[in-house]
Amino acid sequence: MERTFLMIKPDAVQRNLIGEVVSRIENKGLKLVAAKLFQANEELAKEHYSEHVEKPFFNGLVDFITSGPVFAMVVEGNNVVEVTRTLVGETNPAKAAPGTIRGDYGVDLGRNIIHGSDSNESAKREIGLWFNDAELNDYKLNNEAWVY
Ligand code: RTP
Ligand code: MG
Repeated sequence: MERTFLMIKPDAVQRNLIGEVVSRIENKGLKLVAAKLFQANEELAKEHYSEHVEKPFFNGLVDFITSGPVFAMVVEGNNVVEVTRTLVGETNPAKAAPGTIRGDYGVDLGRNIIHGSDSNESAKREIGLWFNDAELNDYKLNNEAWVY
């Protein structure tokens, strides 16, 4: 089963939106494999966004991501990278469709609520950066006794 890395960014943590965002992921039918409230240091933030190192917004992005705790998650499901990118919406919240996380909760490009891996390759790399193997929970959802 495919996995992806999602991270609720410091803006949404400060706004007490963790529950709202996690609810959307759960309601979609995806499975949480790992989650933690976590303060990233500069080294981790730079490595996470290393593909953007040459961009003019890189330093500001690293400052923002390290400005407070993030809520990091690993989520599992069929085609989960594409499904979660659709759920998250376009990079710029001003253009993101209503109904998407960024479209419903964000306004500014620099503060766009959540990160989601953009490919299976990125997902593997990012899961390895943010979590160790012991934090990844292999379990079966066995909810037939509670859901009808
Ligand atoms: P993310 O990696 O955070 O999930 O966002 P994304 O794939 O939708 O967008 P990406 O191109 O990877 O950009 C990473 C983050 O950099 C900030 N950004 N600022 N000032 C700018 O022009 C600019 N462009 C991008 C955004 O916060 C974006 O999420
Ligand atoms: Mg990206």
